[in-house]
Amino acid sequence: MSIKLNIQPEIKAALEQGKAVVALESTLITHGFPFPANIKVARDIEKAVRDEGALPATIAILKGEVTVGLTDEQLEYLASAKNVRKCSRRDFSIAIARKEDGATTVAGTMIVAAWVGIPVFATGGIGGVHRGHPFDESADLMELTRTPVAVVCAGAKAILDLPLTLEVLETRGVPIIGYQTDELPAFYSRSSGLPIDLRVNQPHEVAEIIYAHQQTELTSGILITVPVPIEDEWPTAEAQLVIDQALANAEAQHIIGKAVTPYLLGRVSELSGARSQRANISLLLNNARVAARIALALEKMN
Ligand code: PSU
Ligand code: MN
Repeated sequence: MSIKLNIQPEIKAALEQGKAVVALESTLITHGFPFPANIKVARDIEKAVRDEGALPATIAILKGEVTVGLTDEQLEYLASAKNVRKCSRRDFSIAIARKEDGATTVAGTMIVAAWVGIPVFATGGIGGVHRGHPFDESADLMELTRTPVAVVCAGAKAILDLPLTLEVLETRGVPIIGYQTDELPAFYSRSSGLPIDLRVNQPHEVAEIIYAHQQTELTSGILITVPVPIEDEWPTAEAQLVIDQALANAEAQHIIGKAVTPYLLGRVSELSGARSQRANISLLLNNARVAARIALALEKMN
């Protein structure tokens, strides 16, 4: 690969020394939360990683340059910029050639993390199969089949069809680990009733699985699913009523393609009086902490 990657010096040094680094995505900043709440969320996630002793590497495309590790000014710029392209696999070449600003999705962030050798990535919830639209499948699921990065998340977003999403991940060969849980978390709430492949309770157990995965040279990613902290959980029954309403609104307004997920998250937040945001922020910070502990355990093994 011969495009120029802009890696922040502190992160470059850490990667060369095999130190713990956690990749972070940027679509949740530009499309997941409104300004200016998004800046605070982005900073707090980075701080959560640092407080655990690892280095955060937020990934984005700035004026066509793939950037690993944003300065605080760059973070603020991205959070308030207009017309940021939501970048999944298919968007990279366009954003780079056109010197655009781009926010990387889970898929986009996995791609860059693999390029620079960051094995652990923290986010909120991955994309998946949309309800009532089984052919609308997030590019995140495809990326999880082809890019070996461990994604720490609270499962797939609750606006999705979780049983179908799980089926697709199974078919595509993506191991699903439950971190201190026996079932797949449902993003805003802790349980979905759906099974996972293995429950683990400690960061080093996850690190051992990531290490084994690296040895096998299997190409798939790994999902590490972590339930939202209990005190901020938005109970499933309550959340589903709001999600159903938001889904009906999206249908009525003919929202399609990459606009669907940002629309639904925004609408759920409006309808819930920010109840959903509380859970979303809480799970993001928690996932960042867990990812940092896993990255540190991996650093010890290497
Ligand atoms: N997690 C959050 N908020 C978000 C996202 C994840 O808490 O906004 C983003 C991720 O970047 C994910 C994207 O990749 O939503 C999914 O979009 P789509 O369904 O269009 O693939
Ligand atoms: Mn889609």
